[in-house]
Amino acid sequence: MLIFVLLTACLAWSINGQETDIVVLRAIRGREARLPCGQGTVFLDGPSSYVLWLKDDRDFLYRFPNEEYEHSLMNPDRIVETSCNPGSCRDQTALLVKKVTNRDGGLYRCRVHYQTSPSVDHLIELRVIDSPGIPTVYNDDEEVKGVTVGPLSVGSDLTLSCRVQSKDPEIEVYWRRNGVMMERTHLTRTDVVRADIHLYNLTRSDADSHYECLAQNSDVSEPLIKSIVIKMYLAPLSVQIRLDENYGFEAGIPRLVDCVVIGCVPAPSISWHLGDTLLRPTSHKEVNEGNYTVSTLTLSPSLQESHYELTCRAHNSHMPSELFQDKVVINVGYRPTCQTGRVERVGAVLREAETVHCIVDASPEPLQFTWTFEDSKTLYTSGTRISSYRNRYSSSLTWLSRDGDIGLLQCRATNAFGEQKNPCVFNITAGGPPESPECDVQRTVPNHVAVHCRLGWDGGRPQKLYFELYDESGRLLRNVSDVVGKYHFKNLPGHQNFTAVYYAANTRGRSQQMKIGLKSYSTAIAEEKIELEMSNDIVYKWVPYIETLAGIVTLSITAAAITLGAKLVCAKRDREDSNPDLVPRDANGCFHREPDITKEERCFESTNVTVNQMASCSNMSNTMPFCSPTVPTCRVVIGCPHDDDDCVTSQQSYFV
Ligand SMILES: *[C@@H]1O[C@H](CO)[C@@H](O)[C@H](O)[C@H]1NC(C)=O
Ligand SMILES: *[C@@H]1O[C@H](CO)[C@@H](O)[C@H](O)[C@H]1NC(C)=O
Ligand SMILES: *[C@@H]1O[C@H](CO)[C@@H](O)[C@H](O)[C@H]1NC(C)=O
Ligand SMILES: *[C@@H]1O[C@H](CO)[C@@H](O)[C@H](O)[C@H]1NC(C)=O
Ligand SMILES: *[C@@H]1O[C@H](CO)[C@@H](O)[C@H](O)[C@H]1NC(C)=O
Ligand SMILES: *[C@@H]1O[C@H](CO)[C@@H](O)[C@H](O)[C@H]1NC(C)=O
Ligand SMILES: CC(=O)N[C@H]1CO[C@H](CO)[C@@H](O)[C@@H]1O
Repeated sequence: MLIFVLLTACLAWSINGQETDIVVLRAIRGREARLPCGQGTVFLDGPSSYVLWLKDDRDFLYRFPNEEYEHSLMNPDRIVETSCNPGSCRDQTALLVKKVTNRDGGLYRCRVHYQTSPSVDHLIELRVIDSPGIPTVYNDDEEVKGVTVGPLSVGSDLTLSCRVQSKDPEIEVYWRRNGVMMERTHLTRTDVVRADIHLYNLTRSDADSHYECLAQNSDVSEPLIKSIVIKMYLAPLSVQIRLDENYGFEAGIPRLVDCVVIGCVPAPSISWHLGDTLLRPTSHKEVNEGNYTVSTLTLSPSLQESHYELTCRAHNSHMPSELFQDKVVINVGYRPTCQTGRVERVGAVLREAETVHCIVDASPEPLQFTWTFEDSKTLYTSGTRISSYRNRYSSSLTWLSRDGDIGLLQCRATNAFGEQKNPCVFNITAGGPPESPECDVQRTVPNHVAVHCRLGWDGGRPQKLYFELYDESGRLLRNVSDVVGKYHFKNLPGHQNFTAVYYAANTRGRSQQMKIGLKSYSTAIAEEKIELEMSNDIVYKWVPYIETLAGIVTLSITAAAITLGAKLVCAKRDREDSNPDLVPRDANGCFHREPDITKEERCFESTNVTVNQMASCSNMSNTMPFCSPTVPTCRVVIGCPHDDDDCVTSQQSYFV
């Protein structure tokens, strides 16, 4: 208290002792005012220098530095104006009047106590004036009530007029664009002050630009501001389908595709097309007030849709006639799959060349085939397309069997969509002659014999069934062989007992020979009768049932004979030159010539560099006059004598 009294006394003395120019400043009633000390250029020259503010040389108002300021210096965390920009930082020596009232008018004294030089006074006379009121903005004589103008189209013109009703001659009305002063037009007519801006040929850059009209009639109060933002209708800057440069779609596997439309106002509606088909997007997202619009599609195209155009279209409701779109061409495919799901058994014989064909379905074509042996040895081959199929490829591997080459051989193809998941598996087992066939031989009619054989494993080479029929005297009645094993012999002597002999054979040998005795029809009936009589003796009362059974048997035989007769007629129509006794049957009951596959369709090349190539060549020239047109994958040993060039393909294999 004592210090304050001393201070005031001291001040009173110094006021009396100096004369200073008085600066007149205006402040708007009801608003904040900031009184600068000496135009804000005060520099305190030491820790004990300070600034004092007094009103009407009576009231002590403010001192800088003060406790609050020093406190904030010691606790830098609590400094309020830390983020102020240089230049707009508040001058701490200024006097702040929060809300100016009429009583705030008067004389203000700012005294600067320097440490090393005499103190200096700055005098301000504050005049309280009326507010000009918030300016009104007109767009072609229509008042802009909100904060936006528009939306406007690109190329249009705009005139904005800012008006303030005031008689104050000091009033200034001006425009700022994005914070930069642009127009300070005064058009004072009676009691209206106005400033107009003319914007011609609006462009995209005018969208969302921020305009402010300011009305100012004071020196130490902030101007009154009306802000508006220009809104525009905008065509998209870009429409883009986002696929990360990967246009490959795995058939049947869904994949998310985004279409991003940038800078379209209003936010567009987005449609998708694949070829001519309209697709339904799975989600639609708008980000940043329509600046970014993202439409997401879950696409799961089919193989037929490969090379179709995927189109993303953005529709701006204000530009219905304009087309904004992005197009990409998609590739649809799938990774290779084995053509057969089962394990293929291969019969290998020591020192014989063996070939396996790995046949896969894939789109696009496989880049390579990887072969893995039981012992993890890996080999790579290329493939060729099987000409009669669209997406079928084959690669073959040939080797010379050695001891221990028994076990599983796996083949996997790889294409642009990846490696085959389930390999084609070859079970390499010891080969040899075929397994014994099982034949069902029946004499249904006295002079007919029906043969139905099931062939066993072929031992690694194509097999044929051989069937011979002898009579009681050992005379050869029929001698047939083919790959199917289904025969029907007619016109045989019905009263004779026969013997059937059959076996299967391939180039490696023949299976065990099987022999069946076929009793003559009469013998069979006689034997049946004896049996019946024997059972009659034992169980007399069963006779009526057995007689009924015999009747049924006879009926069945008759029915069978009629059926066979019909089939014979059919067979004769189809095949004139065939042996009338030989009628192999197939599913539709008519004769169909089975493909002749007795020739080995194999080409040999060894994958073991130590192989005797001449040996495989000689085998090849024996067995290679013909190559199946459906599997043109034979690999040819370079330099081998060879007269059929169709099989010379570019296929190669490599050791790894
Ligand atoms: C409007 O501006 C665009 C580019 O900014 C220009 O190409 C066009 O000629 C202008 N139109 C007029 C009428 O000035
Ligand atoms: C909209 O996106 C464009 C392009 O990325 C950008 O230049 C512009 O500033 C964005 N506008 C808004 C309002 O975010
Ligand atoms: C391979 O064939 C042999 C002989 O038929 C058989 O015992 C074996 O189980 C087969 N292996 C596989 C994996 O199929
Ligand atoms: C049956 O015909 C085959 C030729 O098809 C012949 O090799 C075989 O010796 C013949 N069998 C008899 C017993 O004549
Ligand atoms: C057929 O063989 C049986 C013995 O199994 C014999 O009793 C019968 O006389 C033979 N039939 C003919 C026609 O030789
Ligand atoms: C090829 O086979 C021979 C013996 O059959 C063997 O000694 C040699 O290591 C094999 N070469 C390769 C590369 O496997
Ligand atoms: C090298 C080779 O594969 N040789 C075979 C040629 O064919 C005969 C039978 O036709 C085999 O016995 C050889 O081992």
